[in-house]
Amino acid sequence: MAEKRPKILVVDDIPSNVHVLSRILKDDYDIYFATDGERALELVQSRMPDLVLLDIMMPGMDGFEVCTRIKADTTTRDIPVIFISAKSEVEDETRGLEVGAIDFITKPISPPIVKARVRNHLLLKRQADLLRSLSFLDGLTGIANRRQFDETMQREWRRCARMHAPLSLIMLDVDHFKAFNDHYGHQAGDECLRAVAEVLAEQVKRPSDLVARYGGEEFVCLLPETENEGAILVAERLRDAVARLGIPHASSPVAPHVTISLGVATALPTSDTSPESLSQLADQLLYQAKRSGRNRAEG
Ligand code: GH3
Ligand code: MG
Ligand code: MG
Ligand code: MG
Repeated sequence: MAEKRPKILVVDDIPSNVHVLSRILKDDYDIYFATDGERALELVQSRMPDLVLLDIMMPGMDGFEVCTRIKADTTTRDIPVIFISAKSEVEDETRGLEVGAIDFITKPISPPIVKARVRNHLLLKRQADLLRSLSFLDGLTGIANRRQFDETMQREWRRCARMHAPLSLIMLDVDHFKAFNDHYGHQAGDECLRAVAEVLAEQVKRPSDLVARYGGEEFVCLLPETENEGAILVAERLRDAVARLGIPHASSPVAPHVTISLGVATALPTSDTSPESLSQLADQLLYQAKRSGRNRAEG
């Protein structure tokens, strides 16, 4: 797959400076530009550049303020900012680094040095992005992990509270999975978990939905803006899809193939409550599904 070209935002109130930087970088990167701080912040939000080259002295909002704002916003704070400025006093450079810039280049610029520093910082940014995305994925199945689930749950709880929308949670667990491991071996157990994760992810399609491995042979499915009836339908679909995988499970007293049990809970989030009660309820309902025979959803 071809790598996407990195996006660079060039900010300078003097158009000829913008022009010079664009000329140096445009062969390797997609360039956006702004000639004032307000426009720069708009473009940071709308384009999510991979790096910002930022002038300090500009009429209106200066570069220090622009950088401070980029770093104060959790959605943009990881974008590296490099100051490019005619200001070359120790205090200016120190302040630039203190407000969160990763580097400071003084004008007049040397094109090869600008190119090299930009390339290095983009490389570091890409590595940091990769590590961050890996830290949110489950190593065995490749779907979201518990950490991503916890973060998404907090965010969706607040979002649904603002929208006065319901939030549903399905907790599910593979039936008699210890017996499966004992019978077929741990490696086959791992394969089974991968297959279950894949089919769950296939079945849950709305962009705001999230399927995650909660731990061991337990998975969760978060369904924002979904009423309990809708979530139960999804749960039945998941139960059916896993059964239809037809993974043999000779030592299961439930069925000759792998099955899951599910608990389906729904809450109307509010700003002064937290999502723990929703998880607890889903867990209780899952336990109930287990007790009443497994291979079923309780809602
Ligand atoms: P129940 O129907 O009540 O859920 O019974 P169970 O046997 O599935 O439940 P139990 O909690 O007793 O056993 C869960 C098993 O899941 C035990 C553990 O070895 C296995 N397991 C957890 N994580 C993994 C994994 O990553 N790979 C494999 N192969 N097995 C795992
Ligand atoms: Mg200027
Ligand atoms: Mg189990
Ligand atoms: Mg379990």
